[in-house]
Amino acid sequence: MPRNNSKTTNRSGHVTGVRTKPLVAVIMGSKSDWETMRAASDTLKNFDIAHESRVMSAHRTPQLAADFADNADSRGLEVIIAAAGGAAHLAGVMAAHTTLPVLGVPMTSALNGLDSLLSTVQMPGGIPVGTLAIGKAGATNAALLAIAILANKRPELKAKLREFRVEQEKKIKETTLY
Ligand code: C2R
Repeated sequence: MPRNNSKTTNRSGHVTGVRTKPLVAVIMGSKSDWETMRAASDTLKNFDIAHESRVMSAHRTPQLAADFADNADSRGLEVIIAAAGGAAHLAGVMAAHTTLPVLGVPMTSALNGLDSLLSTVQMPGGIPVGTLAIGKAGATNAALLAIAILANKRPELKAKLREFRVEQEKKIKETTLY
């Protein structure tokens, strides 16, 4: 697919990047997860990673979720980030339908996200889901981990990731509390 420098918007109307061919998919079980998952999208945007953000559910739209994961590899996606809360089966179902790396982000829930965490992380041996922290930290780190995966074959991205760490360290060292 040709490079396209015009901004693209997804079905929810969110600007998703400056290329049409996404490398990372940020999938969430409900639009109510977006407030948290925006952190993943923003982090990917900061690294200029073409990505798409979409709502689909292993429970409520099972066929769509299965088809999405089945076709992800052939569409050129390299990493799937899947966020869900409560009985969080989305990341596991994604992982069952693709050999692409799937990063699961447990959403906060009626049980403070513990149910989401356990149902995302406790996969049976053979179908891995790389599970991040509950909530916004997990959303940010899922994006950073996706970038680290992409960076293995993209030296310029690895350099950006190192630069990010240096900046982060600098900011913390410069922090004053009064
Ligand atoms: P609503 O706010 O739409 O009622 O959703 C969503 O991720 C959300 O956190 C409540 C929660 O249900 C979750 N959900 C799942 C799945 N689909 C939706 N856990 C799934 O397929 O695992």
